[in-house]
Amino acid sequence: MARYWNAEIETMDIEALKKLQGERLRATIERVYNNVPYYAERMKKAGLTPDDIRGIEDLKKLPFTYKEDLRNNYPFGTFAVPMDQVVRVHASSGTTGKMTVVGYTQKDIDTWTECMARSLTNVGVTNEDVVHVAYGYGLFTGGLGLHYGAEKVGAVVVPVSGGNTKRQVQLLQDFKATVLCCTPSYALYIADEMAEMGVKKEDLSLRIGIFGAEPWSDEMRRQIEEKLGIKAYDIYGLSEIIGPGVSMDCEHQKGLHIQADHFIPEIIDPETEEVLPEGSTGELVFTCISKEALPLIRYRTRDLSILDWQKCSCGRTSPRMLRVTGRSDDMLIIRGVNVFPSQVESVLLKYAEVEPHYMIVVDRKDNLDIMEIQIEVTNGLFSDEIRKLEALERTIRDDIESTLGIHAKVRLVEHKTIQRSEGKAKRVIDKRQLYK
Ligand code: DLL
Repeated sequence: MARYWNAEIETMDIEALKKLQGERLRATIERVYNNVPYYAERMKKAGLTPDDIRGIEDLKKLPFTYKEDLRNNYPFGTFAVPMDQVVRVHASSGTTGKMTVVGYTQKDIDTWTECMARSLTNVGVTNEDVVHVAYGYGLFTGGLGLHYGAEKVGAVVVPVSGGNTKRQVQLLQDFKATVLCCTPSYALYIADEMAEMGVKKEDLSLRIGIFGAEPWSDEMRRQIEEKLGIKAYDIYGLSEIIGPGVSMDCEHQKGLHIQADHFIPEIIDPETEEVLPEGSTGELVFTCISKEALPLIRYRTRDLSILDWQKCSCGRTSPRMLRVTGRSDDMLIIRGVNVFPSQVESVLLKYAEVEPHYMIVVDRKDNLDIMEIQIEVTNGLFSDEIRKLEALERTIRDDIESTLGIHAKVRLVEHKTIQRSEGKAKRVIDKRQLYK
């Protein structure tokens, strides 16, 4: 039997949920119109007043919010409450420009904690668990988000933060952690380190992993589950909306349940900005309907996913989003073909000889884009015959070509050549951007 943290909300009749969303949306619009000059201006420009928003059916009338808007109002210009009501800030740095700063009132922290407690309960975390939090603590929302949620469900929290991987392994062993929280790439790094230290999965007490903050594939899920002897669950979130816990897998691993009484999801076409019907792949857009300090309206996440409103076998009625397959701005265009790093990953991880560590290097020669995929092979493979390695390179190259429709150079590299990450992994080096 599935366990719920908040059964009333999580199994709520869908029509009642939509009504609740509508009421909260109306109240939020009223508040931002009156308190955030930036939103009032946007709405006036679109010819809207709060009276035009009566329920969720009017959501699509509202203008979108972009990351750029937060940067332009750096640091606190989009906050909807005076600073004496703000109790916490977090920030995330993108690849370019200023940090994106987000704020929380005490009620926002409580909402976030509730979302995290529900998420952890989705996958069976209880007060019997020892939760090892290896997400970074600090301006990044990962560490503290998981921390508050795990404390709320009554688990023992081990706030290790990232880094010092040998010590992580030691602590996992000594404190008998049952739940590991970190990025999926760091989970693999920990598994590597264990192998090097001679620690076997049976030496640990882990049963669950809660992995997110970066895209990963089902193939990677299988590898992590195998290497660590656990069930690996996907958790999604972004600082602008609240942090981790916007959505999370349940035990069925069939999509991530969105906390839709707090965040209304939409899927849009990233080019035309049109709302797409259920089941279409597109960009996720969220509207915060209970936040006080930073209630973003129709925030363009750039994350690509699919929404599913069917009731899940776990009994939850909340809409689910399928695993994020990439970002609309992570898409590489190589000789006119759209390529997502996740598609490359799905091909690579089919091969047992290959490790889940790779780097896509894109360059331009004689006005032609070229893509090289550097892939680590399993330990010891390099001592094999060169012919075998060449054959593997060819097989992967052909597979990439037939799956993605583009030619890529495949270069197998020795174990531990590709730099490991303790947080979000870097998978692409696009040298073309250097020439712009
Ligand atoms: O990464 C929050 C988080 C922390 C989520 C810990 C899960 C676990 P930001 O640093 O603001 O917040 O980055 C948000 O990371 O827009 C996605 O592109 C990506 N992302 C987050 N979770 C997932 C996931 C945190 N499960 C950005 N799958 C988002 C794919 C993810 N991408």
